[in-house]
Amino acid sequence: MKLDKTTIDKLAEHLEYCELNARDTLKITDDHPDMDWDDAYAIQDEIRRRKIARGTRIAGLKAGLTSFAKMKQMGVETPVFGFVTDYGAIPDGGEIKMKELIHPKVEPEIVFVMKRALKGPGCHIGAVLAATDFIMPGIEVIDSRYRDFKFDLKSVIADNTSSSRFVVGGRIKVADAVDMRTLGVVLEKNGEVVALGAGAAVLGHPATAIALLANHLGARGEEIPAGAMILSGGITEAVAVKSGDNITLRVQDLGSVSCRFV
Ligand code: 0L1
Ligand code: MG
Repeated sequence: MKLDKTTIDKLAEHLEYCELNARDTLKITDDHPDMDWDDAYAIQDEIRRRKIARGTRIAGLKAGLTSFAKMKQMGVETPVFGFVTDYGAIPDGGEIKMKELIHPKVEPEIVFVMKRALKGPGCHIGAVLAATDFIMPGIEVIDSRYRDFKFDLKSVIADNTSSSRFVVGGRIKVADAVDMRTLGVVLEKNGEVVALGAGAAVLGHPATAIALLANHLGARGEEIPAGAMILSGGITEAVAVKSGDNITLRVQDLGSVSCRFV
């Protein structure tokens, strides 16, 4: 690690302030060009610690930058991982207040709920599918705290991978009832199709993102706990939204979820 604890705490406080007050900021690596991956996750961990200390519940985990297109765009080879909160959970069909956010975008995702804990290293798709209770559709709302979404990977990890709001629902299915690779998704904005794709866009199979998360946590002596909900990553590019927009995600065999930005 390159940053001392005081700097990590200061950066966590700053990024969380930006999140809670809908303020943008410049990427933190501008002032800390030497920070490493451990520093980045340590800042995210401190944001998580601050929230839990105030009574926030961690509602689930997430993998980000999991689609081949987005990884290529960012010039990276591994996804990033973060968490979602109880106050980020929006009921299906619910409203999301623009004034609480900076410049939100939506991503269509397959959401896993685990029946058993999963611990890496060595976790693979088979272990993930065996440990999955069910899957369901989810809309992730990302909202980078960095001005104009201009960031690098370490800054994004520190900023809890742009985590903001999420909507889950639709129809649940046990993991072996569907072929997640060929699962079609259609994202609509105000009734028009704005993005579409299939599950294989996420690392060949969305369960791969969960395996990588288990291996990432395993390297830190942690695990995915039984019962965890995990957003496996955007299947298409993220779509920008504004006040008044209605978003609907339709997933083959899994129904639909929607939300409205007000
Ligand atoms: O969930 C995601 O894929 C977002 C990862 C962070 C990068 C971004 O804000 O686009
Ligand atoms: Mg996402």
